[in-house]
Amino acid sequence: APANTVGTEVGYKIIGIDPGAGIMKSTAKAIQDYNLSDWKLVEGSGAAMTATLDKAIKAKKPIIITGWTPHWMFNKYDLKYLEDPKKSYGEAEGIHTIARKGLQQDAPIAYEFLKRFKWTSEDMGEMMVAIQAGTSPEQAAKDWAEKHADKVKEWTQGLQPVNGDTFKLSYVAWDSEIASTNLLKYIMENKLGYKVTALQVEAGPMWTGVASGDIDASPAAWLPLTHADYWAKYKDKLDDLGANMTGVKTGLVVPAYMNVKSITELQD
Ligand code: PBE
Repeated sequence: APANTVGTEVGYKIIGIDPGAGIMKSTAKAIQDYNLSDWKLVEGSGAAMTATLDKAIKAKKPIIITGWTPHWMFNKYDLKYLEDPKKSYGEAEGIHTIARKGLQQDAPIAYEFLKRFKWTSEDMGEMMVAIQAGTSPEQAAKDWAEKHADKVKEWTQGLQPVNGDTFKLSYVAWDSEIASTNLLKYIMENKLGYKVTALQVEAGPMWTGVASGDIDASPAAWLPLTHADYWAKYKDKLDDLGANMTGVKTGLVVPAYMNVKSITELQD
């Protein structure tokens, strides 16, 4: 097959993240859907991916990454999603809060709060940008909660604080989920009287933990497509509290200076 221009520029490599991430499965699917058999999806982590992106942009070099919104990288760099006419990355996607079975009975205050918790990409973006600029996630959560006291009040209004009950959240070290989890922890500890542990785990254990009841809840379930495999496997063993954010997105992302618009152009 004739060499593909973009493929040659980036060595036929797509810079991915942790293998358990849904976006890695969507990208494997895109590679099939678009016949990109010459391409390789490189495993790593969210942090390694953004470090590689930063290096490429500083050198004005071409790069293709697995990206998602909300993410601070769209504030920091001029980036674009490649068009995905075959919808390998799905369409309307949301971030759901999931809870273990029985949580409503065992921790009704936490349950009600988590059910009410809904915010926007702009909200999360503020926290992510602060964290990326060097503010600790704990401090960024406190700052956000103070600045948006009206929203916090809406989520906690009428809920009688508990007296130091323990609560376990789990999350994966994706920048978006570092933000949401730290915000929940801050509010639950400072407004609702819980003692919260936020366990950082891989994507698989995040889902199995909630399904097995070891973890009380997680705000990091991307549905319906990104975590479709996990959802299919565990949906009967957990409680879906609904979307805490809508209008989120995943896909292949490149610097705006690259001369490519669609995933279809990556084909030989
Ligand atoms: N992400 C961010 C995750 C969900 C949150 C899109 C990288 C994924 O599973 O792909």
